[in-house]
Amino acid sequence: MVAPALTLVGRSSSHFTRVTRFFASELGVPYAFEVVTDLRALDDAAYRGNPALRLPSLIAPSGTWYGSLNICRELARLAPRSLRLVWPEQLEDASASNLQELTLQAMSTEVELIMNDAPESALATKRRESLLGTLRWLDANVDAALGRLPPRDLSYLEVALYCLVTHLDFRHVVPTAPYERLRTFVESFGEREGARATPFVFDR
Ligand SMILES: N[C@@H](CCC(=O)N[C@@H](CS)C(=O)NCC(=O)O)C(=O)O
Repeated sequence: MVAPALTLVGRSSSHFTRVTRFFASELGVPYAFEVVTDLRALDDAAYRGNPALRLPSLIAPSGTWYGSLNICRELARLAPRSLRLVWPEQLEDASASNLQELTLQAMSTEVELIMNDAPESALATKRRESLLGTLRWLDANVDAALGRLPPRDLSYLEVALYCLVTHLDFRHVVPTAPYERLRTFVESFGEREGARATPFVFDR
């Protein structure tokens, strides 16, 4: 099956965008890439209609899909390669489910910290504590939780976790060196085709 024309709308420096590009790479789905130039734009047209003023979006023959999970699912439906994929709803034990929840929450908290105009505010202080506490939890639980995942070629959880930790380094949000088990995971997962094909860079 030849993939139809797809346009991914995002930024090469965005961790949520990278999740989708990682999936596209491993699933063998080609796409055009459209850069959102101004993350502070207030017009939803800048985000291809996403009223939440967020990226990424995928423009596909089936419609426009907002958000990384929706996009990854649509890429999987269109993919020429059939991979064993693990989605969030397939996680049945508390440790893997919490790893999923806390990874996505940390990604959103990181976005808030980067976008925040008042880094010394009480809210920003709380968000940094939230991120640090979450990273400690992720580091303490990553090995056991990933060990509970079903047999797979790729999981949304692992791709998101990889994009979170590498993005913390890329944007220098907090040091990740103290989190040894997360570092070990990232080094090993970084060998994958999807990781190598999608390095973070700032779009011009
Ligand atoms: N739930 C969305 C979150 C997307 C998101 O927060 N994207 C960031 C860029 S990585 C964004 O659009 N930030 C702009 C803002 O926060 O105003 C997803 O999974 O894609």
